[in-house]
Amino acid sequence: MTRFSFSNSKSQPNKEIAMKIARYFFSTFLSTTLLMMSTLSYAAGTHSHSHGHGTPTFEATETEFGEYKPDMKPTKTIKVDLSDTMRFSPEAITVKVGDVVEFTHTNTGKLMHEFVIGTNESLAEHAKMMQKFPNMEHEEPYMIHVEPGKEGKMLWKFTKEGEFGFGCLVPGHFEAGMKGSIKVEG
Ligand SMILES: [Cu+2]
Repeated sequence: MTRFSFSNSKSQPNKEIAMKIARYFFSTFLSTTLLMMSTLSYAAGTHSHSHGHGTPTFEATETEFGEYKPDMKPTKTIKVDLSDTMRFSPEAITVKVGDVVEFTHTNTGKLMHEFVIGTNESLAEHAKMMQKFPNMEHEEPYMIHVEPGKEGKMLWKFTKEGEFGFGCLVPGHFEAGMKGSIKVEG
């Protein structure tokens, strides 16, 4: 009986230490994994480089909401303002199938904002991912980060008729209402 209570009281702190070690390794493992994930996704992203006039070029990309080709030329220009009120202006955009749109963005706020085109599903999913992994970075032709007070430019061709969207995926912004709609008419 005495022996039992003795060994029991002794094993308690050991258990605690073991738990601490396990927790330490788990958190180290987790942060290493996250770091690797963000590095990987960054490395796997399209390599962008500026071409003098400031519009970055990417490798050809095809999605369910349109496409990008490095040699395509704009047929239409749309100006979008991004602000700290968590709103885009305009909030609704209408284009035609085949339009190659040059978006020019102005971030009028003091926070970083993004303009990301997608399907409503892909945007909502992506926003959720950004909440979980806020440091995840990637570069795609259908997304742009616009620093406070700065401007951005992006080329995107709408190839499919339907209702699509755009949003800011800085963690929390999409959820706060920083999103808009793109109607692509046939
Ligand atoms: Cu934003």
